[in-house]
Amino acid sequence: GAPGTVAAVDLGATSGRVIVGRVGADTLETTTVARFANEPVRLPDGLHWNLLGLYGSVLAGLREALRGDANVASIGVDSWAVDYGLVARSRLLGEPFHYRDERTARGVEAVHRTHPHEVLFARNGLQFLPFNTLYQLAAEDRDLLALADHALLIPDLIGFWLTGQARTERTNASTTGLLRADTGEWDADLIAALGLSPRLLAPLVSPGETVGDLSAEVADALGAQATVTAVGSHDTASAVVAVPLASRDAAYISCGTWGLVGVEVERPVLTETAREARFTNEGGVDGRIRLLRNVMGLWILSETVRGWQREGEAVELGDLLEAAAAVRQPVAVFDVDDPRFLPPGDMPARIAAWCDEHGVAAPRSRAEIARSIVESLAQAFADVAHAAGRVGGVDVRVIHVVGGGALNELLCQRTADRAGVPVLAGPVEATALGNILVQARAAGLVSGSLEALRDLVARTHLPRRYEPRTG
Ligand code: LRH
Repeated sequence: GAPGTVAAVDLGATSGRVIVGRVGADTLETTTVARFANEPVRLPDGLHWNLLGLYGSVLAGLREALRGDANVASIGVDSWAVDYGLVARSRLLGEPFHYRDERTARGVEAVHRTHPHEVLFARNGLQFLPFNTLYQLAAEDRDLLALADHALLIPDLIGFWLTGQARTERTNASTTGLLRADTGEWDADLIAALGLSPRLLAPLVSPGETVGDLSAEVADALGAQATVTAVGSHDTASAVVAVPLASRDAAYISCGTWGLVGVEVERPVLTETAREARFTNEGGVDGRIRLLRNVMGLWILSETVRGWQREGEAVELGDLLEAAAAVRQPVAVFDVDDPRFLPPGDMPARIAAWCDEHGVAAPRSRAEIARSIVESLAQAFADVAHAAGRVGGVDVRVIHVVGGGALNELLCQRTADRAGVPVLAGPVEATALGNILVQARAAGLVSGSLEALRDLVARTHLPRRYEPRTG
């Protein structure tokens, strides 16, 4: 049939977007109709989402999308994992916390007192990350939890406001720590053992299923009716849908704020080796498993640049990377996954402290600092891509880089060099494309398996190839 259109809402680390996708058997095109800020706000009690303002921007963007094309039949929402809002009826009980808020340390302690990581991993298959939803809930205000009907992950919360239907989309649910890796269902025993009410966790829905039609009020405000479709609402799950994997012998890196480095497998890998190598088994679209590790990602670089800009210095990322590429002397390769790099703050000072503690010379000039960050990321990406292959039984002969990091030539080249295999970079917009493709398939605009969807991506978005160099 003729191509049709769907709308993707993608809420990323610094901005949110509404993107209209036009999809058909040989067509995959996107138009960004709205872009708006998505900056966390520090309140006296910690770091929060600015969710009401954001929802207003989402509505305005959707109005734009629906006005521009009367045939937008479906809307899908994705964002980063783990964060949630507590709702009582439709009312939000306080602005949701941002996962980089340091309160989660309390939750980790409380949960691990009774459920150490080995015990949790056997059930939920997740890498230990201090911000996983179960730790956030353990640090939550008990009175608010008692009042709440549900704890809804952010995309689900937006879907709830749009439709009145409270659902939890499965790929994002898999990042809460409260879903069983083996069955893909809520872990009722763990939920009870942690003193949480099962009511908090709304019924599960899979990507491609309908969440609901826009409520009459919302449809009225937007000037059109549409259906909200569940997508891989975990942004990384959507990004992995749109990795143009040409063969099974490949790893992927979804590289934005985080570098999510892994392979796709059919079943969760719950071995001791996987746990010790800090791998996670997150739920993918069509029941696939994303066996990956969270690597700190471009966050360290962008937070470094933001720090310099806060000090009033004129720094532009493109110029900085050019200067970094021109650095000739070797620079320090530090452990990007050291937890000290997780919260916002002075990254160059933390890098210098890490280098001091490890007896290596800290990078000094801005160009050296940027180069050191890129080299350190590239080394982690290369190591983890090969480790993922070993743990997941995949012979990694090529590494796909998708997301904003695909634009970073130095990072792609150095990842290829350090991994000793080619890097295929792109698409940059993988998350939005994955969101769009799952909706398009549900709407009957395209059909087939994930492989067919990926083939459409490969035909319409040619990746850029970086050959590994030696020496
Ligand atoms: C990437 C991401 C990642 C999560 C983190 C919280 O945006 O969703 O997959 O671990 O944010």
